[in-house]
Amino acid sequence: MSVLEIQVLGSPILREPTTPVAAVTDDVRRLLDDMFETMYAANGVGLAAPQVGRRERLAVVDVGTGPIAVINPEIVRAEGAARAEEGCLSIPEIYGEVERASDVTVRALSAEGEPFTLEANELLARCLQHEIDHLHGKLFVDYLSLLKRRAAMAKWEKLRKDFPGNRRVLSAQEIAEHKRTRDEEL
Ligand code: K1U
Ligand code: ZN
Repeated sequence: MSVLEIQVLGSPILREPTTPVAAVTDDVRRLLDDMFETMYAANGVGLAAPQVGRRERLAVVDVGTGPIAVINPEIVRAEGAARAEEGCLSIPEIYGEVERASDVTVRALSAEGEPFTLEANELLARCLQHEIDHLHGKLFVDYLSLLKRRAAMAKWEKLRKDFPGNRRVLSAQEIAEHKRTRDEEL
């Protein structure tokens, strides 16, 4: 398994739609494994394929209840509303409050290629909506008010020089630090 580079805001792939996965092959499973490794290394709770420069419609999440891979995910029910702060591994150090459905049902294929349905609320519901947005080229900053979005973009303009080529390469130190934190939590 490998920790992959993360594409950051400015990388065109983050704004492009993904392509449905036609067959869940060993290559797809290898990509999912690498994405889990990258998500844990970056201390995230989710990661979508475009964030690692890939066009497959798939994502991984783990909000502390165990790893979940979703292939060709679709939201088939969205109810209620909840507002909470979000960040994004592709826009480091930028945060903002986003209103989303509080409860969702997601249909997807598993890493074994089996269809399954997931009922989610709280952080899992938010995370799934955030990841599925990524698969459609949408980012959490798109939901911010004009004023808040302008402020976030002004901050990002100062930060983006730390990510040449719009790529975030996790350092060995970051990876080790996040692994230590995760091991302590388990
Ligand atoms: O896709 C991503 O950029 C990952 C992102 C997903 C996310 C889910 C829900 C709310 C916000 C963002 C993150 O993992 S952000 C970092 C994070 O670890 C975190 C966010 C919210 C609550 C707890 C942790
Ligand atoms: Zn994100």
